[in-house]
Amino acid sequence: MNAPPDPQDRAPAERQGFWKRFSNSLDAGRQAYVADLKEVFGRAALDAAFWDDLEATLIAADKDLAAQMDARSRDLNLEGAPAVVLVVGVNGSGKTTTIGKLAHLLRREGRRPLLAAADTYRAAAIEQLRLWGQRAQVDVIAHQPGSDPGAIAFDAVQAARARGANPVIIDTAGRLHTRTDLMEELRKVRRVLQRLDPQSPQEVLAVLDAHVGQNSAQQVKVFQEAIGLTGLAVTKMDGSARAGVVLSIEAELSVPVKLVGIGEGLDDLNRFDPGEYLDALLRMEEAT
Ligand SMILES: Nc1nc2c(ncn2[C@@H]2O[C@H](COP(=O)(O)OP(=O)(O)OP(=O)(O)O)[C@@H](O)[C@H]2O)c(=O)[nH]1
Ligand SMILES: [Mg+2]
Repeated sequence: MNAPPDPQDRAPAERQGFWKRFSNSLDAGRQAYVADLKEVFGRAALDAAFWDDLEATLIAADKDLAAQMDARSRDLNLEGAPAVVLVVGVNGSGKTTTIGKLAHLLRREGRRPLLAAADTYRAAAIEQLRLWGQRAQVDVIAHQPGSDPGAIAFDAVQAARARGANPVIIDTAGRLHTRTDLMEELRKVRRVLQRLDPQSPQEVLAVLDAHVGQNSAQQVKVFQEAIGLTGLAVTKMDGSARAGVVLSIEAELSVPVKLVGIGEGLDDLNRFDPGEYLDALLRMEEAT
């Protein structure tokens, strides 16, 4: 593997770029929302003073909110030899894409992730992960379609030990939270990992699609009960009028949002930053 670029040089500018893009991607949804408000209140009420008052009120409320959100630990626990990040969620929520982007993000920080293709239901799923492995320049451990996800998890951890890779990021098949048999399969994967290292998996991330809104709280609860979650990755925040979903999920559940995705490109994932996020949500100027 090539040496990753020095993260010290590039991270701040890129981080800023990410949240700027996040803010821009909200504009479409925000403009529709503002148009609705205009209809409700009538144009006359929407002068500059109205917006200033509204913004001040929101920001005042936001200070409490930010304090609450800041109190949560959002660091990924990547301490292990190797640490394991198990990625779960319902069908199509964005697991595989998030894993590809996360591998890229971690490489930029100087780590050497290894991907495990434990979604063995479809050959296409394995191919999709391989493609992300190429893009992010990380290795992918895969078996034949139909093989046992636990065996792949096992092999990936052994391979990571042999190669000095860390973390192992495990892709799993999408499963409806109502399918108890498939939840049992996840528990099996976890048992295999724990036999190799009682601390493993260090992270169990549920991937949620921002468009799903409130129903995602139900999904999280079921995954939480079945296997235990350490964090959430909220995807497809780009162009979603429901970017505020993070607020309600966090208010309702005890699982912190650790990652957010705003697109299908390599750089379209970042660690969740409540301050930047609230700023972007509250930035009203462009919409008015
Ligand atoms: N716009 C946008 N699209 C995304 C994002 N994340 C994922 N997608 C798209 O959502 C679709 C599903 O993504 P996958 O990563 O395949 O989802 P998955 O959870 O692995 O799906 P299954 O393995 O079938 O359960 C793909 O078309 C992705 O490109 C995002 O942050 N923004
Ligand atoms: Mg997938």
